[in-house]
Amino acid sequence: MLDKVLIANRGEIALRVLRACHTLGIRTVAVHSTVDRNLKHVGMADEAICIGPPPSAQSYLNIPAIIAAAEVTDASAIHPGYGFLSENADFAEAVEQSGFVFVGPTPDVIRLMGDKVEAIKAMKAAGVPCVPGSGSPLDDDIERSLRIAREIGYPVIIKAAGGGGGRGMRVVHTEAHLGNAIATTRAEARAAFGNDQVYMEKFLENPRHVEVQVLADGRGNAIHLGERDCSMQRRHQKVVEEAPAPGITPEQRAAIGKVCVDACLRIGYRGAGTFEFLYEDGRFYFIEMNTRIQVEHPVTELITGVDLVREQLLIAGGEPLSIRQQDIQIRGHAIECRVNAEDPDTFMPSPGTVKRFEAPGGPGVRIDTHPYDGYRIPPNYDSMIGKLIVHAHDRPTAIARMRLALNEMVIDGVKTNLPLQQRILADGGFQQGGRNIHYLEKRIAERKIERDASV
Ligand code: MV4
Repeated sequence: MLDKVLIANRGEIALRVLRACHTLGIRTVAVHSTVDRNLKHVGMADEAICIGPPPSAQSYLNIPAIIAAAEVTDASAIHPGYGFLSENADFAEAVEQSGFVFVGPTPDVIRLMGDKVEAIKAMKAAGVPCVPGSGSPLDDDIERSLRIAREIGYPVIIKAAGGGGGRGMRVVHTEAHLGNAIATTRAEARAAFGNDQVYMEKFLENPRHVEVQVLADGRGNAIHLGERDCSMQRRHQKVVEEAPAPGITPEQRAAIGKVCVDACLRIGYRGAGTFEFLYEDGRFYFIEMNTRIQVEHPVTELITGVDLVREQLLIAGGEPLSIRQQDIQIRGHAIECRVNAEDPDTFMPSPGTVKRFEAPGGPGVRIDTHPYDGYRIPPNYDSMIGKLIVHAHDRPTAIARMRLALNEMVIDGVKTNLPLQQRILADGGFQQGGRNIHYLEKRIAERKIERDASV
C-alpha cells in the first residue's frame, strides 16, 4: 500500500484526490503555486510545498520542481489528477525513474495513446471499432491522399496525430480543398505539437460523444463501468455529462464494454482509463483513449457505487482489482453540471473574489468543488471551479433534482455559468435526451440571435 501521495494538481480534483487518500489512510502532500497557498486542499494536506509562481509552466507543469517536492517530503507516489502533466509520458517516466509510483498507466502506454495514429492502430488490432480512415499518417503524395478520401467518401476530417481533444482538426467537403487542408493542418500541428503527422477519417456529421470507463490492474484483470454521454459541449469543453447514455441498451453496453476490457488486456493497460467513441446510427467508432481520471468521473461513481480515485490508488499500490465485472450494476441515472467562473452569455472568464458560497444539498446531490467565502479565484488557470452532480432512480428525476440544486446554489462575487446550466436543464431537447455534439452550440447561437434582435 502507498503511504504518502503527492498531489500534482490544484482545485477540485486535488481535493478529490486528497479525500480518496485519506479514505485509505494515505498521507498527502499538496504542491501549489504562490497564488494557490490558500486552496482548501492545501490546508487539509499533511504537508504542503510551494513549487513556483502562478503561471502553470513554472509550477503545475514544472517537472523538476514537482519531483524535488516528492523527494524532500519522501512521498511514495504522485497522483497527476487531470490536465497539467496527467497525460505527459515524459513526466510519468521521470516520476518512475526517480523511484516514485506514478498513479496511472505505464509511460509507454501514455505515449502510445498520445500518438493518435498509433493509438488507433493498436485499438484496431485489438478489435475496437474505429472510424473508417487512412489507418496511417498521410504522406506528401496528394494523389494518394485523394485516393484515400475517395475511398472513404467525403466529407473527411484531417487530424493531427499529436492533437486530440479537438485541437488540430480540419473538415474537408470536396476534393478541391483536400491538399490545402492537409498542408494547413500539418503546419499547425508542427507548430503546436512539434509533430507534423496528420491522418484522415470519415467525418461523422451528427454523432454523439459516448465514452466508456475502464479500470485495469496491469496484472490481467480489467473491468468496464459503463458509459457516459458527454455530447453537451461548447468549443470542445464539456458542459453537462451524464451516465448512463440515453438510449444505450444493456446489451450494447455489455458488448462495447467487453471490447474495451479486451483491448485493455491486450495493450497491458493499468489504472483508470476512458475510451472515447463517436456514436452514430447505433454504432460506436473509437476516436481516442484518455489515460487519466476525467473531470466527469463522478457520474460513473454515482451509478456504479465505485470510488474510482480510491481504485486508482489501490492499483498504484500494487493491489489486484477487487471488483469483478459481475459486481458492477448500473443503478439509476446521474448528471453532472460543470460550474465555471465565466459570463453565462459571452463565456469570458470571470476571476475574482467569491463573496458568498452556498453549496446545495439533499438526497442524491453531490458537489465536488473547493471555493469558500472570501476565496479569490486566480486568473491563471481554468475557469472550472467545481461540479454539481446528482443521482436519482431515473433520468427525469435526476433532471428535476439538478434543477432544484442549481437553484439552491449561491456563488456571489464572480459571474458563473449557473444561468446557462439552468437553461440547458430546462431545454426540451436536452430533456428528451440523446442530442448530438452540435446541439448545445446551435442552441447558444439561436439564443444569441434572439438576444441581439431584442436590443
Ligand atoms: C470527429 C468528428 C467527426 N468525425 N471525428 C473533436 C474532439 C476530438 N476528441 C475528436 N473530435 C471530433 N472528431 C470524425 N471522424 C467530430 C469531432 C467533434 C467532437 C467530438 C466529440 C465531442 C465534441 C465534438 C465537437 C466537434 C467535433
